[in-house]
Amino acid sequence: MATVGATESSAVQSDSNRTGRVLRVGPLKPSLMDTLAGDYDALVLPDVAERDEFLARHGESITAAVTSGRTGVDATLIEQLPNLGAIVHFGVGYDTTDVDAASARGVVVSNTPDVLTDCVADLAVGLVIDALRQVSFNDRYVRAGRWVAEGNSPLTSQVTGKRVGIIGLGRIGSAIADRLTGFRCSIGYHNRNEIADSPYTYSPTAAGLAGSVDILIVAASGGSGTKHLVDSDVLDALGPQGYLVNVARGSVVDQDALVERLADGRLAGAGLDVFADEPDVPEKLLGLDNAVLLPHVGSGTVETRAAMEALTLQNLDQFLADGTLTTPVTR
Ligand code: 8YV
Repeated sequence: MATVGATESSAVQSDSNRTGRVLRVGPLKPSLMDTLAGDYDALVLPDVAERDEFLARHGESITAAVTSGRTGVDATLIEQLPNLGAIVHFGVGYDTTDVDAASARGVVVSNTPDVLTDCVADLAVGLVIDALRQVSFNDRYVRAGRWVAEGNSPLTSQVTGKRVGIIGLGRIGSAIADRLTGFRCSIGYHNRNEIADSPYTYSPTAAGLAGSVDILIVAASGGSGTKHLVDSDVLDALGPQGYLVNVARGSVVDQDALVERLADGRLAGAGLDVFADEPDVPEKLLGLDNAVLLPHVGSGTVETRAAMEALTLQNLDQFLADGTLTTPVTR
């Protein structure tokens, strides 16, 4: 099969790129894995030890890869699949895929935006409420018999009316802002560029935003451009009365700096759905009552995961039918 040359990311692929095999890269939702195996006869990328033999045998036949932000398709794998035409992601984040390497080869890339926005935003608000009102801590307090033994638990911090800063005012960041406006919170944001006509206050730097709010919420995409955007300076600007919530990617926050500050009181608390090295969470963080820790479940509802699955398959089907994607990633 011929390799297509570099094209726009949503451009139509040549027929030869659509007639080959589908490859699953990494674990996915079980029903999606079943569908890929049953309806598409998809191959599954093996562990590194068996990969060379597998790729020597099947590499040339593979024209579409289906993956998620958890695994992705790196530049090496793209190079090893000479007839790859599309990388289809289950999930909105695609920071583990080398989109530049894909674009250079004319490989189109899709994700599943919009369908998970509400659920991730709902969970961000849940983490804000939990971190400030100590819902999880108080649940543990009751179960451990501490209410009986020690009396009332310590007072917490009110959510309504707080100053909120959002790092990454995209689809999810905007949905979080909408919700917290209902709590009469003032909203500021930091993006690479100011958004024309936004009703919210723009800060050109993350530290500037952190210094002007009570709650800093991370909703920015992961990847090299945002790595440790929330560093020790930003966390110090947020300060001992400040709370950090992260529903985006662990890589955006300097996790070591965060844990130190939560442990010694330089930050009031945190609500975290994502971590630097999932599923590992630092031992020290596990022992902190001022941190709410979730196992990356922002989009994890029956409804949203079904919608993500349907959109993933729609992208795959569309690519296989005409070489285009329903929701291509644009840069
Ligand atoms: C995961 C997410 O992708 O969409 C994203 O970027 O982080 C989540 O929805 C999902 O868990 C699939 O791995």
